[in-house]
Amino acid sequence: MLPLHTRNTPQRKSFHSREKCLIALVLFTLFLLCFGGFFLLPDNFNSERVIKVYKQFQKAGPEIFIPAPPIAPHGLNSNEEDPHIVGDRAKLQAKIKEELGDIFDRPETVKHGDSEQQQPPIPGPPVKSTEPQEAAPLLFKPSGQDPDPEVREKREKVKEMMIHAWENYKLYAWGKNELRPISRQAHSGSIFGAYDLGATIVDGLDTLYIMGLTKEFEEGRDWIARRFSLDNVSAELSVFETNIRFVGGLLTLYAFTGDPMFKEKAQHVADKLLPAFQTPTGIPYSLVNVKTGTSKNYGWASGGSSILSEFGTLHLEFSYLSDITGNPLYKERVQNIRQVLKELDKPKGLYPNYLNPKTGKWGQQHMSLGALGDSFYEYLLKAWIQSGQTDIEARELFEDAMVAIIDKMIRTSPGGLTYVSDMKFDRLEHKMDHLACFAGGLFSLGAHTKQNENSDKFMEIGKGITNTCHESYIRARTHLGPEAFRFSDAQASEPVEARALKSQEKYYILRPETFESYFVLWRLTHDQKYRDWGWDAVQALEKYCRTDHGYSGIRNVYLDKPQKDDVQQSFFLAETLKYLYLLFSDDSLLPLDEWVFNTEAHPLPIRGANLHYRMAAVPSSLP
Ligand code: DMJ
Repeated sequence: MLPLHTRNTPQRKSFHSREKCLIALVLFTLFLLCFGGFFLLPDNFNSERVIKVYKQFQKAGPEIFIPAPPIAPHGLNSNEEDPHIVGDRAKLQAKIKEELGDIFDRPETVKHGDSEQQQPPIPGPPVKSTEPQEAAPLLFKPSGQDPDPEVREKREKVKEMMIHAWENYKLYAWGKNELRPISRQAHSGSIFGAYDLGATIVDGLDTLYIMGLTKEFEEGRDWIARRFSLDNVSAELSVFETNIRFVGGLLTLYAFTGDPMFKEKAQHVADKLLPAFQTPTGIPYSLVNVKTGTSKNYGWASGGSSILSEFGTLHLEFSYLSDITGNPLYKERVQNIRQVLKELDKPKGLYPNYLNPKTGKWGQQHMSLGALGDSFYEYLLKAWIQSGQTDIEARELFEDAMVAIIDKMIRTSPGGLTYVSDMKFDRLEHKMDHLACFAGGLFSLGAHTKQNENSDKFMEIGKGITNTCHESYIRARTHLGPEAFRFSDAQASEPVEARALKSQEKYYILRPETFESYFVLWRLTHDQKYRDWGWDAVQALEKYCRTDHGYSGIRNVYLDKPQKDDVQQSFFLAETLKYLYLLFSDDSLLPLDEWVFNTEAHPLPIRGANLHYRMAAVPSSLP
């Protein structure tokens, strides 16, 4: 029923058009007031952030109304702001930051200049000074600029080489393992299998960090955080290569930044390698399928043997991993390898390159400080250094092994060059691998770190081997050293000294070992010749290995126009360029009494001597 006063009044069916307009305007305004905010706010402001901002405004109270810059009061020129206003703004900004985190921070961009001042500190997880060390990571700050401008320029040149190698990898092979700089595509296959493991990223990232290449470092870090995993990889990987490049690289990144992501990834990779240790002796196999855990040795390796330089080059990474995770398992695995080796008879005090993981017996009696043996000896010395010189057993094993090698395998050529030959069943093969050129640095470091009856000899040999490797470089047309070089005895009709003879010995694949020895000897002696030799090598790399799209190995170091092999090895970024960069840095960058380099040039902190060691709050039970 209708109200009385309307009963006799005729009903109006519609509004006048002016009334209609007025109503529409009112409705539209109401709609705008209610829903306009949703359309006007930026896309990335989710409702939680909107609420946070709203709450912040509530809290800020009257401070939110910051006055506009005033007309300059007395005593201030027109460019200066009233300190009270500046103070208010700072206070407000600090409050907003505290509430919202760093959502207002803009990412920094980096210019590639030559001064350290231009390098912003490498970003990492937020540091809060009130928290304990494990939770408040101390960032490693790369420095090391030499006072001499000429040296600084050389260091900048090496940095530019790194940028060239990295940018082209990024452009043509990002996320793949390595770059083919001439064909401008990914280099797959070889030791990493066909999977995209980003080997160049993981291997090269600490070099970018050391060089202060912040933007590039962040790109790599981001890729590792989001993409790097072995979970769905059904490939057989080399336990040794995966350890030295991936576990080693990630551990260094953790030591530098304290970013737990790197530690977790390192542990993830190491865990995938563990099935390889399930052998009757605990000596690991060479290859492991990281999906199934099935492990095996190379068919060519002396009756199913494991290889000395492979199972003997796990100690630094696995020990350190135990210390930063608090899980003793990794250290137990490598301690067991040590124990097996310690108990075995060594023919003439030497370690053969092959050991059967099932029987625990040596395979063929081949000994070498080059391929198949090399980094086993390196890790004996470095395990002792890494432990803060407490792992006495490692030092003793090192001394004994090197004394036997000096006696049985090191010789001097008729021309006076010191070299280390291979030994096969009691016979010396007067050939030295490029790989063995790291031994110049190794002997010298051994001498420098402990004074005893061997130290003078060790230093003399260290210098001698480094000199020989340099000779192998400068006797080549390209001034780059061959993969292996030979020596003949005085009676030979055509005497040979530090020179490759076979075609498969004449290539240079961007290897680092000679530069590693230049770097170590430079640090220990400050003899200018090591920097000069390094600079000569930089020029040779630029002339013969640089291409428009990265760096390539060459097939014959003795030719004026050598063919390129079209591979930019990941160790070129991890090792070769890092050692050259360090050679032209001053001693404050990665001092040798605080850092020890793994065999892939990834620096690991020395226990008790380096705050970046980052020992887990609950230490592993092993010392
Ligand atoms: C690197 O992967 C390591 O230095 C390893 O110990 C030997 N070979 C290469 C570089 O030549």
